[in-house]
Amino acid sequence: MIRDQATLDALVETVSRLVAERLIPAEAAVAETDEIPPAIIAEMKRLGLFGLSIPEEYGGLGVTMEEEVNVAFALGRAAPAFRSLIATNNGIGSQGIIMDGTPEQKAKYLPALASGEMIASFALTEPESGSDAASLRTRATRDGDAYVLNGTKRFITNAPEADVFTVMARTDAATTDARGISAFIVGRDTPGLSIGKPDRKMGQRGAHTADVIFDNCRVPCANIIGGREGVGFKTAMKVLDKGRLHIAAVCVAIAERMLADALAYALERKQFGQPIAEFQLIQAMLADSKAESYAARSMVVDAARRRDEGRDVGTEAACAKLFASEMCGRVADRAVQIHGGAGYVSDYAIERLYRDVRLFRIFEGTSQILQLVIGRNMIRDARR
Ligand code: COS
Repeated sequence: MIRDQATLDALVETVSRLVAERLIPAEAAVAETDEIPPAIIAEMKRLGLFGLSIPEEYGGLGVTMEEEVNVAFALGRAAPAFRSLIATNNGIGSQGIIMDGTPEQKAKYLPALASGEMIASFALTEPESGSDAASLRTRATRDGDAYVLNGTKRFITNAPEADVFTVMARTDAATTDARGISAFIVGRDTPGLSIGKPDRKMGQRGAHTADVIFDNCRVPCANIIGGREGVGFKTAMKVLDKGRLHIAAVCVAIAERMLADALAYALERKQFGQPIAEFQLIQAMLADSKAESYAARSMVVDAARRRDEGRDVGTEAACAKLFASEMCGRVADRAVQIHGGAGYVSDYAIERLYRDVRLFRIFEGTSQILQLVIGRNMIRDARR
């Protein structure tokens, strides 16, 4: 649903200008230094990007899902590290509070997240629990008016920057599955919480992940999301359904960018006396990439519209993320191929983007987990 087309067009235009004039020119330096310049962070705050999908009553822009994917189609053309910076505040870091938080929790955290004054992070994955998220072992033991958290979370996006974490932990020690899991809001300065060294990743330099360690970390009972034990896994899954749709939109955006770069290179590069774009085998790679990215874009918009209609889009979000991330990998590979030797050296962005986009097939649900989700949902629906 688009509430007002002119307002959305203005926002997308502003973001596109930011991408073209500030973000893409800064990409190489961000990759080199592993840091996003403070002036760019300030500009992203000024534009309201940290609060894109946080409701207006809490100071955000309150975009609908269809509006959000349109903004992601624009923002996602820049290197993924820029999107990652605002991603957790809009997505997995804040959505648990937005969807299931108490009015007090929303009032306390959402305004600071919307302005970017506070960074939120989502802590689900652990050393022994990734795709099998429900087997997580971090414990939250009730002790008077607090829960005591013990455990380690792994690969946590924006952990080095975060001021607050939404943490999934097991409150019912008698369980080993989804039923005993609760979600907590944990401030970074809580005694017993520490952050590991930033991970050395294959790509997406400028976006940081690290372990988050809880060692007898006392969290007030008031910080359990929704005020209720045992529903944290469902909160996490709902958050991921929305997140997967956003990631699918980002995959479309960066695929379109890589394809545009490949086309520009193919028009400029001459071999056998003519631009390589004139060769049909190059055209085949361009055409397949165009068709597949267009298909992914259409899926994302359709799923976003369905979500805005209030429908359950668990299946569609998984389909969109599965197809768009796999498509993005194929487009990245073809774009390197079209660039030839120039695609393998770092003078062109494609060498870096090829590494950056590899993550999309892994995080917020691997392609294999998404296949399982889709298949299970199909069987469930058929049996209804
Ligand atoms: N929305 C709401 N509730 C959901 C849900 C969703 N999308 N998916 C599952 N649930 C509910 C189920 O209905 C079930 O509740 P009931 O017992 O009341 O019926 C409960 O959650 C447990 O679900 P399920 O039995 O399907 O859990 P499983 O342990 O079998 O695991 C998968 C489900 C594998 C799908 C889940 O662990 C998963 O998505 N893993 C990937 C995790 C991930 O994406 N990690 C990335 C980390 S963030 S970068």
